[in-house]
Amino acid sequence: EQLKGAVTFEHVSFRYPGMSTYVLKDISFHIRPGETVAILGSTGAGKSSILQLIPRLYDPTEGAVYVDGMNLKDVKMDDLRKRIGFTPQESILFSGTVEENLAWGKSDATLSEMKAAAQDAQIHETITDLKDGYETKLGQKGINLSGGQKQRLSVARALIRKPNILILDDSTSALDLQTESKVLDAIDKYKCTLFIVTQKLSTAKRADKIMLIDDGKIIEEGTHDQLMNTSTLYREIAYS
Ligand code: DCP
Repeated sequence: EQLKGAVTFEHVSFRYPGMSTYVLKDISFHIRPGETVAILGSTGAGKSSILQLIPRLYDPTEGAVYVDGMNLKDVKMDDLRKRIGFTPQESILFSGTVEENLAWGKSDATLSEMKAAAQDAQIHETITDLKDGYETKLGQKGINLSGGQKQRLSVARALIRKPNILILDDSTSALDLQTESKVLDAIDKYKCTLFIVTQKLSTAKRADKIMLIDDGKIIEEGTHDQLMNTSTLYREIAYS
């Protein structure tokens, strides 16, 4: 039962454990395998909350999430972990070598797999320029990377697993337009379903579907061209 990457939300409402207010309110959508979804919305709208439900960091309070028609609750955690690449908003790197950080979660990754993923994430050259290349230590007793470098390293780490579903939660925000576009071109080759939180119009433009999120709801959805025609709000974002 190989996952292909279709993702369905069916009437999903969600509140964080112990909280009384719903941060997601009756969210439904269907994404086909291989589609790119750009998620836009102001801070606190619920973008990360939606995405966290896909790798089951949380379960919906009401409704259900399906991957390839299977309720996530019936999918083995191990299968999910192998098939879903998730880069959280704050890249999580630990004190260890670049190589160790890249292989985190996939300890059998070979150096050539790491290099290929790093090339796709546009971080390979930065790594080879470091004192000890892939063996350079990061963190407290090692070298500090810039925000954009950390983001690219996290993307590389996610790509190593060749995920069917890749979730980039604002993980390209520190990249310039050109670098982001190179990363996205490389991700296209993986043919995975891609969810990307972004503020960049250039990224929204290339998406098969854009979702505008506000106050825990999808308030608009469509392609860039469709939304330019139908959505005043989207046009405001596009021209801002
Ligand atoms: N929230 C919460 N507990 C958490 C995380 C979030 O109560 N552990 C709340 C804060 C917001 C709402 O949930 O009111 C939605 O938060 P999200 O992080 O999902 O919102 P965004 O991802 O859209 O915001 P940002 O762009 O700032 O990341």
